[in-house]
Amino acid sequence: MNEAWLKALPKAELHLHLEGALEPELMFALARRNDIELPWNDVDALRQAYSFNNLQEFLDLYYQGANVLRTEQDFYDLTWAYLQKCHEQGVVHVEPFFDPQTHTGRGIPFEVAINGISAALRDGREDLGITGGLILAFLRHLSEDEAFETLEQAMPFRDQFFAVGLDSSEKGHPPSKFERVFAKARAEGFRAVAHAGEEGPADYIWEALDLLKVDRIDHGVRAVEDPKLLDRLAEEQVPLTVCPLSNTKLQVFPDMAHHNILELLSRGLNVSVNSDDPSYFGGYVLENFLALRDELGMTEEQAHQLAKNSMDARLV
Ligand code: ES4
Ligand code: ZN
Repeated sequence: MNEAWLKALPKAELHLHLEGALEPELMFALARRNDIELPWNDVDALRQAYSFNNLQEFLDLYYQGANVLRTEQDFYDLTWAYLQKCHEQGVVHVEPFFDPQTHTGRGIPFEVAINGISAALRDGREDLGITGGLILAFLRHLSEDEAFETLEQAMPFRDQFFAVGLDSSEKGHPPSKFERVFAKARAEGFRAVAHAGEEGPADYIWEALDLLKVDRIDHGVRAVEDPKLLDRLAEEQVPLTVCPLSNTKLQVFPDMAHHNILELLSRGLNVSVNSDDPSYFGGYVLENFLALRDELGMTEEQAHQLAKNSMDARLV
């Protein structure tokens, strides 16, 4: 199967952190525009720093990079650049995460970020035909009280979000820590998703399902360690938004040849292909498909099913 065939498959991206789509070139351009000093001399030096042993090493850089985002225009430019990539790659529907606390925590008002992002999503819909909606993600290394506060701040922009999510450092921050704030969000009509089983154990996937009552699991690859859980995920067709390049860059798997996405697919689970933080992990959705083809022997039939799964797992 060639690249053009993969591009032409209609695909949805269901696991993308907008802040992770910040390309080094844009980071430097925004630093210049906002008169911010970066600790790297140039784009090449920054790219050199993209070598991670685990999730936390990546997150430290990701939060540092997000510091260049200051104005509505910055958030617009970031989101618009991502949508143009989607358009080039045949991604026709997007459900990105936005982490408000990454910005409010350093004094950027909620409305500055959301106004810029929403304007770009609207233009993406009108000019590029890309459908979708935004997920409000809570940072799990912070407290549940802070998540409640973030949900409160989002209420004036209630119609800009269709779901809540849970991301950042997984180990030591189980879904149970956020049971009450997810219940409140669901009572307000939000759908729910959560990162679980990326670095954390299969137990966290059970908790996300039973305590947070999520509609999808983000990552979920450690479900293979628990046969009962695999049965349930297949039986209930709970979507897993898998991110192959992310998992190899963060050493969840030693290399792509050891990734389990095709095994999960063959067991009848709804797994899809997503980029997570494309600027940091070496590619967007299409590059993830190409890596599966080249390094895992993905067939045309499997690629077709993975793309279909992404469209079937849309929540808006
Ligand atoms: C993330 Cl790869 C990953 N995992 C958890 N939280 C995140 N936030 C941004 N990227
Ligand atoms: Zn993620």
